Amino acid sequence: MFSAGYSTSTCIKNYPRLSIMLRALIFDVDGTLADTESAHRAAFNRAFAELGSAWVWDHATYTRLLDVSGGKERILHYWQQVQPEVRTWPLDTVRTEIERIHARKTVAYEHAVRDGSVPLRPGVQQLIVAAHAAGLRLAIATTTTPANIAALLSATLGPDWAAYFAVIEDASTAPSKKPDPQVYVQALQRLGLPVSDCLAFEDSANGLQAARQAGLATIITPNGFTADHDFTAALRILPDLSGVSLADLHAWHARMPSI
Ligand code: XBP
Ligand code: MG
Repeated sequence: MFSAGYSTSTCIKNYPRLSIMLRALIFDVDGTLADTESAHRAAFNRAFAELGSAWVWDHATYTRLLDVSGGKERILHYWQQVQPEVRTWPLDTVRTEIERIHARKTVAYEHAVRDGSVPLRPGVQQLIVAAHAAGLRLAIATTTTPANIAALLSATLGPDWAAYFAVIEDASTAPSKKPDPQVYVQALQRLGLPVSDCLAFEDSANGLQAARQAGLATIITPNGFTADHDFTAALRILPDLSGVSLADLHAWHARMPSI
């Protein structure tokens, strides 16, 4: 659906140990910074109802659909499942309708999170503030939209939330969605650091695969939607980031396997 348009040949498959410096943290958003997927699911269902569709995504359906990253891609995948003939329709017609549904969904999601009703997961704010104060560079690598990132983080980190992040890669800059590594490859290119000096934080198998494909050591904090995913390739799997200090991250990073 999208051309790669970037080289992944520079991605190193193992956890490279080219230096002993931890200099950047790269965070996924949905499911990692905050448990947002229930709010996303409610926003999809609100959009369907407002547009007169009979579609309703219950928890079990949405858990399965989360295997498809990207809200627009998820709508197309579901539509093709419930109405296979849509595959024969003109692509522009389908895309226009998906854009219409997704725009309505994004408004519903922003409305749902902008009052702070979806908090950051335990330990996230403390780690972001401490890492930023210690001079580590922070980045975001997500498949969601800039509007969703801003709505969530302005409500939780405050109006100046963007000041914490040196790099933000999202659906608007990286159209190839996870597990494609594009969002992480581009974040690394913009950080301008060796991949060995960075750690990624993810919540899902798609996200872990994307980060690993970009050569990143990855810390996983699963959630209710991803608890049964395969996280074998993770550097560490934690229930959440509560109590995780910069010293912990430096220690885990220092013990990463050498090349
Ligand atoms: C998770 C996703 C997103 C959200 C919905 O993103 O796959 O698609 O589920 O947001 P992340 P959109 O990479 O942060 O885990 O509808 O804006 O796609
Ligand atoms: Mg995620």
